[in-house]
Amino acid sequence: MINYTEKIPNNIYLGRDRVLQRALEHWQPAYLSWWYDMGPNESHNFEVYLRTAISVEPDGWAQFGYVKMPEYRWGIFLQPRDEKRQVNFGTHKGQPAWQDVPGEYRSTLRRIIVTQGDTEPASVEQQRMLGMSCPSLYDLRNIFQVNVEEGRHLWAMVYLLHRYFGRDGREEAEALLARRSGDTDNPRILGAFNEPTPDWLAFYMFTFFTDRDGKFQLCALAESGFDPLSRTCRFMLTEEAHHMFVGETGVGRIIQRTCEVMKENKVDDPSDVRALGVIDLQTIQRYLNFHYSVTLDLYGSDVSSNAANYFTSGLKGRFRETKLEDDHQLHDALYPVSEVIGGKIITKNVPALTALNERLRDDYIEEIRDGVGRWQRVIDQAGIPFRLTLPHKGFHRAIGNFAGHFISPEGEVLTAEAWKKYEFEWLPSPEDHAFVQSLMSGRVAEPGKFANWIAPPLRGINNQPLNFEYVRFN
Ligand code: BYC
Repeated sequence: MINYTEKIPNNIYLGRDRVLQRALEHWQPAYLSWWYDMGPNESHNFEVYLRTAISVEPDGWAQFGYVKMPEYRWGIFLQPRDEKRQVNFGTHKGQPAWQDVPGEYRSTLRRIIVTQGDTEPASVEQQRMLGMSCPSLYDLRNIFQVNVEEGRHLWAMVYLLHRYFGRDGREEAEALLARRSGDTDNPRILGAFNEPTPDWLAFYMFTFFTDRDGKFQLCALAESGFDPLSRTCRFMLTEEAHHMFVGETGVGRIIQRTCEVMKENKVDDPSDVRALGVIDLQTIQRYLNFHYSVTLDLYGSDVSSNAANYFTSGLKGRFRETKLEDDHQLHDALYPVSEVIGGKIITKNVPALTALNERLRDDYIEEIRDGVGRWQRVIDQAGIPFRLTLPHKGFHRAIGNFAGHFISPEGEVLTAEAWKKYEFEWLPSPEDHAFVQSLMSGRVAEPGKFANWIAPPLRGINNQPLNFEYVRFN
């Protein structure tokens, strides 16, 4: 069970480690000050119907109730230790899982933890204005739930930094509160976390595409031979599922509403669709293209010696590592990777050990494809002849083998000029952003009411009705 009587809720007997407890109690006010500055805008007095974990078991999410967000019980929750757990891959395969940081991997491990930790507050910063234009109380409550849990994911990484990395760890924990999404001088570490999330379509796309990168990266880190990292990631994954649900159903509900309006009014031209106050499917496709391509970059270079080192040292595994049937060392294995040579996309086999980023990206793409297929079904059921497609893997990429090339969504290699000509057929234009913004000028705050551009969800949160007062504004 999680102990909520302490200042910092935890299931790690924090009270027995006075030094750590003091260090974290010192960091806590800095965190809260960051939340007041960079958390959801003007929300500090709202009472929000949030879930709070009471235990780390899969059914430990039983507790729902009204909480003012600055009073949310952020804390440190790890999955229980399995005494028999081993390092399951790399050169240390078969050794007992590490309970302490192996000296030779200290800086590499710290870097992975910092990179993971940096994304969490970044996403809260990216989303901080969206509460001002929510399409319903239900959606407002969901974004706030996502935000407080991203805050807790930051706590998870900060715990590891404080507990296992001494003074460097404390400094990194402070730096996590100092960087800012999109800041020119002190930006967040990874590209996608410096992009704005200007509207709710972008938010749902982000939680569908980018939070799912979170899932796959956390799954790879949950395989780590460094047991405390594995245990903390396992619990974070239970929180992540809801975020992807918000994204998938959010985009699905926007598509559903657009299709309803198109059918009722027998229109299919995008400008006629827009005139009826819903988002045309073409714009939805452009948003999809943007968020998908920017998120693919988050997996890093296709061929990466960093990734090979992480694996060989036992720090970061593959997706579902222990379920894979091979040597878990990748001595002779090969993996296909694409690159652009002489104006053509060529696929060739490289040592699988160096292609681990690409492999994780491919695992991710498979799951994305299924989700996009479910959105397509909404369109098909409405009888509208429109196909949502995933662009080619090389489209609009800034990291890896495709960076610096101009690839169309269909996978043709183009010149910069040719690509530029079509840019805003493929990616959201300033006009698209302005149109989507124009639909979201204010907050829909009456219980049970939904903005015109989105369908209501099938059911409420925790079996509450749709007209439940999910947020009280006070
Ligand atoms: N932007 O060998 P390379 C989440 C850098 S999301 C900017 O290609 P590597 C969440 C790289 O750092 C999950 N820079 O890559 C979602 C390196 O820099 P140095 C977050 C980039 O190291 C929603 C250089 O390029 N977790 O949780 O194999 C809401 C060459 O490196 C980018 C993790 O990412 C980029 N996109 O792999 C909230 C897990 N990509 O060394 C939360 C931890 C690469 O030259 N991170 N670079 O200075 C990692 O495992 C690895 O750092 C990466 C990159 C997979 C990200």
